[in-house]
Amino acid sequence: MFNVRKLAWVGFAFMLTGTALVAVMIILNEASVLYTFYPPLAAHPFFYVGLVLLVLGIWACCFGVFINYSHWRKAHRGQPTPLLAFFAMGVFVLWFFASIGITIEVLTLIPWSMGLVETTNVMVGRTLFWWFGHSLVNIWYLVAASVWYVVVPKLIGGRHFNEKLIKLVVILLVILNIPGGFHHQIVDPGISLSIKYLHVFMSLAIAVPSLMTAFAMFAVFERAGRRLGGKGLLGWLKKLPWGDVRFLAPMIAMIAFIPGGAGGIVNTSNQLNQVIHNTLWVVGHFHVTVGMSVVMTFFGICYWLVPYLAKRRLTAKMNRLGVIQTIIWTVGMVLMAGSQHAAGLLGDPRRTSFTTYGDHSTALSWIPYEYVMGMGAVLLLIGVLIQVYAVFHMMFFAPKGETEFPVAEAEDGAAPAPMWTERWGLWIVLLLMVVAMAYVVPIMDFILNAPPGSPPIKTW
Ligand code: HEM
Ligand SMILES: [Cu+2]
Repeated sequence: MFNVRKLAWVGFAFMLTGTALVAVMIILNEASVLYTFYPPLAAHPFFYVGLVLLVLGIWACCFGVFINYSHWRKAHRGQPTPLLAFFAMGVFVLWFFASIGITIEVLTLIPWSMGLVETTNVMVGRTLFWWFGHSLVNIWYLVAASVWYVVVPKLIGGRHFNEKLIKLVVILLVILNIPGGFHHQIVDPGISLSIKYLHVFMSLAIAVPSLMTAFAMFAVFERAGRRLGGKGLLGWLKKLPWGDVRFLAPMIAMIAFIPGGAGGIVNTSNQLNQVIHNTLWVVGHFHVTVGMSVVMTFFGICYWLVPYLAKRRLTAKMNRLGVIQTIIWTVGMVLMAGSQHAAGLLGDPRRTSFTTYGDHSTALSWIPYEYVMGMGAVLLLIGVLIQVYAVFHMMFFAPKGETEFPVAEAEDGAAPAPMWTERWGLWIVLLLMVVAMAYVVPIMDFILNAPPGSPPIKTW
């Protein structure tokens, strides 16, 4: 039998080397292209080589998961896949198809950054970048959602929501995701209005599985709270274990997805995007979504996963520190992301160093918000330091003991998900059809009616 564990280690080695190479190029100031590393901004060729290694590592892990899944299916015919494994399939299918866009982009940028070709097609580069970049944020989101659906119910003494709905949410997120990339290009030139309209529509479709998640999770909370004796309209809320960091952190993360998702709908609406694009609003949006919804969930995971891996246990003292850390992080994010949203609405540009534009009154109106942003950032730094301390402590110094890997069970008598949900071949065909619908026409248009290409540009 093929050794999947070895393949995963190979993947890990590739990703580690790739990340190190990318980090070194950034630290040497040879890659001043930021997270959105599309052309015409250019980095050192080794930056792109590091990214290629990273993608190879991701592919090794993808194939490991696919092989494991098919072995499991063969050995358990007629049985639905366990929920966490189903989420893993969704995440890695999305990883694989998302990374195709970035691979093509990076391979074309290597000769360009080496000076072997003079120019590159900027629109194709940006489009391939967002094909990947947008899917990436949803890969993080899907991982966080797997914990919301499968782990959090167990932590509160409840059961997970209907398995069919959960699997349907995963399938929809995988199929509908990649075209969302275009909502980052709403103000880009060279894309016809009808294509942009199609994309606004496709991108709003992703809100459907997100709303299904909100409904399902609140139903799980209410059921668990009522089972614990919560009465009246909202009495069940009080019964939830608010003092348990393993619950508190992902719960605040979920609540943050309400403004995060609402902000996303603003961003993805054509007219509203004209107001907020390239302002600090977008930076605020991704701090609420990534910094709160995703990262806080990952923080919460640490408080049971690290002791589980290290064969130790979470002490009451460490739990208390975790709660304090969660509160510091929440206040920091609310201050920082809140003021970024407000300053962005007043026109404060992102990716720009401080200036008052000759003491222009508009620019001066941003300054109070920038102070609050700084205060939030200080709290976030403290939060991160506590988190690093907590992980080290739980890994090496916490008392020895057993920690459970919490996985919720279905409600008594609940029907398992129907077997059609396992038809990954079909979901992939649908994914490819949606990608083709979204990308074939605009990319052909960018290539056939290509504007003059751009040479590599370094801003600093
Ligand atoms: C309801 C779902 C969401 C929608 C409709 C949405 C929509 C958008 C749009 C349209 C933009 C581009 C704004 C612009 O530059 O003009 C954007 C930016 C961004 N979003 Fe979201 N978003 C959603 C959720 C999320 C989530 C869950 C994450 C992360 C986990 C996320 C991470 C980001 C990031 C990192 C950026 C900034 C990318 C950059 O540097 O330009 N978003 N979002
Ligand atoms: Cu996006």
